[in-house]
Amino acid sequence: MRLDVITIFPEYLDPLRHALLGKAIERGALQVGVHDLRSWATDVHKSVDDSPFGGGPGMVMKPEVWGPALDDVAAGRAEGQELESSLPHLNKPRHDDIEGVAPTPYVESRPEEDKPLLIVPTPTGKPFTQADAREFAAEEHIVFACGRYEGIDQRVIDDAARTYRVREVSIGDYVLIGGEVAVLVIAEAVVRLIPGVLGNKRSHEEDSFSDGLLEGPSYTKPRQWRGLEVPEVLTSGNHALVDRWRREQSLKRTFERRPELLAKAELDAQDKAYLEELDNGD
Ligand code: 6GU
Repeated sequence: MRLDVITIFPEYLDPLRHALLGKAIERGALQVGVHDLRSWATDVHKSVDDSPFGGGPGMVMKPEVWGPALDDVAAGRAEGQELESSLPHLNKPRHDDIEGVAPTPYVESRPEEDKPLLIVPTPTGKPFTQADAREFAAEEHIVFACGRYEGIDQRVIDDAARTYRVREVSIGDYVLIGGEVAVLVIAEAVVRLIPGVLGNKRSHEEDSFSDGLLEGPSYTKPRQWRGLEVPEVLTSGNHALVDRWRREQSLKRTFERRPELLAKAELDAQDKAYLEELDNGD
C-alpha cells in the first residue's frame, strides 16, 4: 500500500514513520509520502488560504493550490516521489518545468476502480468506523488531504472526484485544528489490518468492533497482584468456560458503555438471555 499525505504541517506526520507503521515500511508493505501543500503555492507569500465568500470567520483553503497538488500526487509526479511505473503520466514534465506554459489539469481517463482513494478528514464527514478501516486496508493507493477545520473550497472536493474516489470522513464528534491527527488515527487503524503487518490474524478477528461488540478485560501474571485476583475461570483450563466467560464480559461491557451497539451485533439465544439478565439488574 502507498499513502500520500498533503499538509501544511509535514512534521506533524512524523509518527507515521515510527513504531507499527515504521515496521510496515521496513518490510516493504507500506510506502509513505508527505507533501508540503505550500510547495504548490504560487504567490511570494506562499499563501494557501483566503477569506470566505459570503463572509464569516476563519479562512478557506484555496482551490488553485489544492487542485495542482492533488493532480500531481495522483499522477505520482509530486516532489521526491518514486511511484509504480504502471501509473500514467510518469514521464510528463511537471507543469512548472516549462516556463510560460499554463498549468495543465490532470485529465482523468482511468476507470473508476483504478482511481486512488482520496480521504479528506473533516468534522463534517461520515463517521470513520472499523468497517471503513477494513475496506481501506485493501486499497493500493490512499491520498489524504489535510485541511484546516474551516475547510477547503468545496470545488476542490468536487473536482477531485474526476481523479479519485473521494471520501470525506470524521473521526468523532469534536473539532480538531486540522486533519493531520485524524490522518494518523485513520492510517494506524488501516495499516494494522494489512495482511502480514500485525502478524497475528486472530488478534484482529477478536478486536473490539469486529463482531460489533467491545472486547472484555484481559489479564496476565501474576495471579494475585496488590490483593486483586485474576478471575478464576481464566486459570481453570476449561476453554469452553473461558470462551463463554469472555463472551459475557464482552456483552456486559458493551451493555454498560455502548448499549447502542447491541442493536446491530450478531447475538444468539444464549447472548440474548444473558443480556436479559443484565437488563433485569442481576
Ligand atoms: Cl477528520 N478533522 C478535523 N479537522 N476535525 C475533526 C475530524 C477530522 N474528526 C473530528 N473532528
